[in-house]
Amino acid sequence: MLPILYHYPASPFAELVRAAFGAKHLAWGSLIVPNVLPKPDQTRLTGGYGRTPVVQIGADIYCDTGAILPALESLPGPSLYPAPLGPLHRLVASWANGPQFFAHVGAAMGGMTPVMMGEAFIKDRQARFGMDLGALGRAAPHLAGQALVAARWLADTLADGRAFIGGDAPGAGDLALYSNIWFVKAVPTAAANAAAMLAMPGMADWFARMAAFGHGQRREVTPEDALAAARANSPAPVTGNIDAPYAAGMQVGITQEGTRDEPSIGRLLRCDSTGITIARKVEGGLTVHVHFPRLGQVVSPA
Ligand SMILES: N[C@@H](CCC(=O)N[C@@H](CS)C(=O)NCC(=O)O)C(=O)O
Repeated sequence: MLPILYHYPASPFAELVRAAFGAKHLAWGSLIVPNVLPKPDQTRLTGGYGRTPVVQIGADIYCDTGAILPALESLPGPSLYPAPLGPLHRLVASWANGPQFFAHVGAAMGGMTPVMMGEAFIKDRQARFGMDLGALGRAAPHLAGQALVAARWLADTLADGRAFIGGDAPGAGDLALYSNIWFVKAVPTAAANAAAMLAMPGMADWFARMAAFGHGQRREVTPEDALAAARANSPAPVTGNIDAPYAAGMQVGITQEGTRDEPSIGRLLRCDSTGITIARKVEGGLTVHVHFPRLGQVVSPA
């Protein structure tokens, strides 16, 4: 079944998934969504989740790279959690995509002007994430310094000649570190920050090795194709538990720490340390399962 990625070109988290498709040599469907709300083609399936990226596999919808990468793991191709690090790739990715992501936002966007960002983008990020452009600009040198620590630790890791953080094979941790630097490198006004990261020993070669995986085989799909794929399939059986105080079947809303986006509301099927799954009824009697990681998600009765 063709995975469908809801994304837009400039999104670093989407680049992480595009690179994961490349590392796994996968074919995938590309559905471009706006970089600001509303995103009706996406939220009609997710409920409220408006962040990027989202991956749809049939009638299963995966929100957040923390749920997307484990879902891609069951598709053909090399593992995204190769030995010897195995699940430790998640630890690295969660640091890179968590506190370090904000440092890279500062390193990438701290020097951008309001005109470069555009009014719609600024308004969206202010309303949803409380972004304050003036404060970001003032914090930019500090944040760039924080981001350089990640580059330094990565360079130190590569110093023994290994190709990737765990050895010969790339994994989720490499992808997360890569997408952060990709983000900084993509912004012309952040060229000096990207250059400082890539000037560290071994970094330019590692970055080139990651970029060489490409994006797999991409083909554009329409929102109608995506809806048809959801209709043509049943959601995969759900495994996992429901931790107290939550109960199977209860109506819940899922939101993300640090955003004011609408909750994704549905019937709870799984809520444990492996992740969260809700069942949602979509137009025309279609039922989809929407999956989230557990980390960073807030579950509330709805
Ligand atoms: N924890 C999420 C973070 C995703 C995220 O922050 N994505 C950014 C874009 S790279 C976003 O959603 N921005 C708002 C938007 O695209 O509407 C993940 O790992 O997927």
